[in-house]
Amino acid sequence: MLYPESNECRMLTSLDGFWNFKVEEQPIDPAQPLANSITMAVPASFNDQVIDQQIRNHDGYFWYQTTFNVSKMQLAQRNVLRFGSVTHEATVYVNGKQVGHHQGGFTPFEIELDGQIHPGENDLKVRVSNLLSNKTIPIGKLTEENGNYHVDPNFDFFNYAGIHRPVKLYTTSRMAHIDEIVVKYDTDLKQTTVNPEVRVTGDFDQVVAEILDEDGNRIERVQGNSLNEIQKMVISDTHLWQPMNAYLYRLKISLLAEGELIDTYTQEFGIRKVEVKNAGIYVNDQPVYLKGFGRHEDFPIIGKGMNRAVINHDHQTMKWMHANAFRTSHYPYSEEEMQLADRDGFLVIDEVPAVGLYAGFSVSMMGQKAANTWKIMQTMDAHKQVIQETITRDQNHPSVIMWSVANEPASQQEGAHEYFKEITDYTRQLDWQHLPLVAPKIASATVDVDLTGDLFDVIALNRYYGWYIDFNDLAQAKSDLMTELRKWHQKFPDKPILFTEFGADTLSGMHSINREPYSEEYQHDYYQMNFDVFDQCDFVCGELLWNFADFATPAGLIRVDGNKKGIFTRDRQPKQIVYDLKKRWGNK
Ligand code: GCB
Repeated sequence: MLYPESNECRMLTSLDGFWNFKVEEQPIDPAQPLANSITMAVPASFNDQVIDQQIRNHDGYFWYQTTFNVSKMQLAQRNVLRFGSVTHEATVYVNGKQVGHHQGGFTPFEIELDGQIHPGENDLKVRVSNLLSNKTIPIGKLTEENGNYHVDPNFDFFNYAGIHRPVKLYTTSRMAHIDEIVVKYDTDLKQTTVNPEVRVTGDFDQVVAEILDEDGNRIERVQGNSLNEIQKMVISDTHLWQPMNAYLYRLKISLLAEGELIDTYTQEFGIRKVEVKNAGIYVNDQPVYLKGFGRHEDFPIIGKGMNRAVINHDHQTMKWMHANAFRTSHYPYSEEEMQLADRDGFLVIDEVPAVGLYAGFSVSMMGQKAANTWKIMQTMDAHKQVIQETITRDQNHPSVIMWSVANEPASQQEGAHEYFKEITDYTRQLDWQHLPLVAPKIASATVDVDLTGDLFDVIALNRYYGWYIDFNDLAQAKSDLMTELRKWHQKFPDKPILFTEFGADTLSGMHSINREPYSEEYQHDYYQMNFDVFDQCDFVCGELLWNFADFATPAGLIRVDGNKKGIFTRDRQPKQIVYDLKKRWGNK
């Protein structure tokens, strides 16, 4: 699915703005006006826009409503309604009739409106659900009593919901339109051959493909009568996309009929090679050390809503700290953010929303009972769907260097290998680039009990020695961390080890002369201890801290106003550790 653009053949209208909103308490007729609604900004989570605890914490269904105008001229074209994401499930009604449905809160979907709209004002309603269960991705515990739902998320972030990303209406020609462009290429890092895979609906008699460089100069052009003929486009002196030094080409596809242009689309792409070998990660034949963060889409008031200023500020901050990487924990981030990552040159581990694949999950996982996750979860179909949608959406982004197919699954429990064999086979078969696969491992999946290490290219570890384990005992933590690391390396000597999480809750402004946990001093000592260990192990290929910023969680005994493992506060003010990290990464 293409990111919508306006051009000589396509019109684009934004439907973002103030919509009407209502919690579903009784069945609602989509053909009737939405009575007693309140105002809700789109895109954003609904939860923190309202001063109403019941709405904020409601589990179940919600209605959004707006209107949009269409001109007679626009109706001569094919009209498509597109949502960047609706979390977690959307049923869409236009002028009272159901026109589409999508399950999954972090990927785009679109609906053709042919025959559904008329000139003038049209009514648009979306019935949204924030329900999660052991069949959905991500996973929650769902209970229902007399039509009242309750969801306990199987993860450590607030279950924000709503229309989180932009809503757009765009047009294409009715005769033929481009549905998808996958910029496949082969490169020896000097010469590159581009073999685009283009999907078109409808009839045309000529297709033209052009490659433009960053200055807009055309460097290659091929044309033919069918899509098979726009192959083997050669870039003889390739300007590579490099980490933190991006270079983006554009591929422009145009369809013609009887000499007239009927559709065109321009797709950005970058050329780079990613490999895992010799216990390292290589980009363009150079080893890279990942420095950066696990993050969240999370900001006061807007929750998980896409906001370009917040995205840009976070990217500027990461660059200022000499970070070069982040993981989209724990779901694919907005398309707008991925486009900026391409331009900024970040190395991105693109994670699907498969978080919570652990029966009996609790935040600290302390005292957790042995459960049989792989008998309880019925997520295979939903899991494959999010992988397919994430790869389809993100495969043209040069910033994406790895797919993360799950966060902290119960990979030590019987059945894990079978489950992930199916998931990794499926992912590898979809991904023409053969990017490395990871699934960050939970602390209880130690090297002695983990069952899935052989299935992944990189051993990704979420480790909290000195916090959830060996709390307030950094000497013991250091020794335990070193022991576990050495064992992983012994078991998989050719696989690099990547720290996808490590961190300690820290209250901004809390100081302790005795360097107690939760103080900025303890956060400093905690990170120093981890770095001492990593720096002794050349098979460690990166450090992604948990977390870039404090973030909202459900209320909990060890969650005072959310998760405080940020090195920035939720509103992006630095904790003391930021300056040490900036220095370390500047030198590394
Ligand atoms: C983890 C999870 C992450 C949590 C973090 C924590 O292992 O992957 O979602 O927020 O621990 O702070 O407990």
